[in-house]
Amino acid sequence: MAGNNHRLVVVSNRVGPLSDEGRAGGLAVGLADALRRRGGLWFGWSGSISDEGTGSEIRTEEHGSTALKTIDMSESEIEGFYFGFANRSLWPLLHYRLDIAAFDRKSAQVYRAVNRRFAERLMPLLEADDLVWVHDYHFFYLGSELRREGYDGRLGFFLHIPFCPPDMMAALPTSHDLVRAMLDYDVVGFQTENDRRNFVDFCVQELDAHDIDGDRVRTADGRIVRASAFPIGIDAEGFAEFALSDEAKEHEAMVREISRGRQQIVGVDRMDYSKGIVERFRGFEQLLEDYPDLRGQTQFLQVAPVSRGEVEAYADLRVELEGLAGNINGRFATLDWNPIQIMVNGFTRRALAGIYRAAQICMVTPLRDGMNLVAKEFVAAQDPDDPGVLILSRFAGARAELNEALIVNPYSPDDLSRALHRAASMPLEERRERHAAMRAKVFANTAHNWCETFLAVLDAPAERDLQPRSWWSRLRFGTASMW
Ligand code: GDG
Repeated sequence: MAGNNHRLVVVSNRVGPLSDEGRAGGLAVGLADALRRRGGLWFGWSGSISDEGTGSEIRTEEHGSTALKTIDMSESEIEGFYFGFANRSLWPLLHYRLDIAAFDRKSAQVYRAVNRRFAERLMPLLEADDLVWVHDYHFFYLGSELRREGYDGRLGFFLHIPFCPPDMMAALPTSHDLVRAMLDYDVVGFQTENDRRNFVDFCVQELDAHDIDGDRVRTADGRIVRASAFPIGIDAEGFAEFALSDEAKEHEAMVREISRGRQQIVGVDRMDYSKGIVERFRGFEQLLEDYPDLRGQTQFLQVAPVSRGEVEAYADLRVELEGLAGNINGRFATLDWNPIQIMVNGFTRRALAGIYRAAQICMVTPLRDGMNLVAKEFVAAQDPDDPGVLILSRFAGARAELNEALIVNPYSPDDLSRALHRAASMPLEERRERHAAMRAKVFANTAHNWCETFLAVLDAPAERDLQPRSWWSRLRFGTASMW
């Protein structure tokens, strides 16, 4: 492949793991794989808080031809950058939750300063022909800060979460600055066409850019930026193997023993309001109301490891979910049956694969999600001869690929209840057909392919090199006499 000799430099908030001890998710697997093959550098936060913060010494871990390099953050940097702007402003906004997004100038400033600090610390580690690939909503400004530092090499950005419609984005007080900074990357990647379109619409409506051919944007000052959808995948083979491991089998057997022949429904999500867990519980309650014959015949296990507990909306969610599960159990439980079980402690990935495999139904019903890897993991973990049914939100990025799932509106308890009922009685033949179609896609668009597709585009000769900035600038500003 062209350009395989360029060193890959990945930047993301958390780095690693490079070796898969059953902990890595889709993102880490895809990137670790590319880093191992090309050699390179993975730069990010160490996970530690220190007084020196982003000024701390760089920590290095070498793994063959790949180095993990990390710096700390200070208490105030973490508060303003991570809990503040990233998770109180950007996360809700980009997930269409303007109602709970909080904007304050201080954390916006800290976010930007942390992006600058990361760029300053990374700059001396870069070489001219590196491929620099920046990840996610923590680092919108990192590319433009690297440009400011004088970096002129290839810069790519991938947004793992949705990009909201332009009118909503415009509510962010610094939206113009932030999206303009995205245009300093050569390639900007999104999970779906929908996200890409929202981004391009913002650039056109708010920043006087032009949509050239559906895949590129010409900025007001004449630069060409590639903006495309690159849907992320999982390591499907690896996950299917996990599902057959001893640890998985142990967990599969445990779940089957507890369910004692009842239909087992599972949900697996970081505990996050975007995942629609509250609405899912309501849908399950509706099922028990609508179909009394299913009482005692079905049960629901929700795995929801706690995340970002320091942000109020997340702490409130835990209280709400535990209360709701308690109410439903209180309302319907019998001596030998508890309808809902919620587990806030995580499992290893092998154990998780076994839990998926023991389930007859998996509910992936986010209110909004960039992709949702759980949907793909569930498909990969199933026994193709007797697969479970996937219920998938129309608002998950994964819906664009997995349309053989039962597609639901997660806001409608009636819709969820109907889908659950249909899943519970779906004939084997239909389950197999739907699963085979989804499995083929999950095994075709893997984490590895996602990574290589993005890097091939980032590696291609840049439009900005073919049509230098000055050409467009002269045209735009009407100085044709200079030709
Ligand atoms: C962001 C975007 C996009 C869950 N519980 C346990 C556990 N998990 C793992 C799942 C899955 C991962 O966490 C969650 O991935 P998702 O894709 O569902 O969601 P986010 O964390 O919000 O990820 C998302 C993704 O980035 C990638 O681009 O798809 O849309 O929001 O892999 O299995 N893992 C373990 N124990 C658990 O209890 N080990």
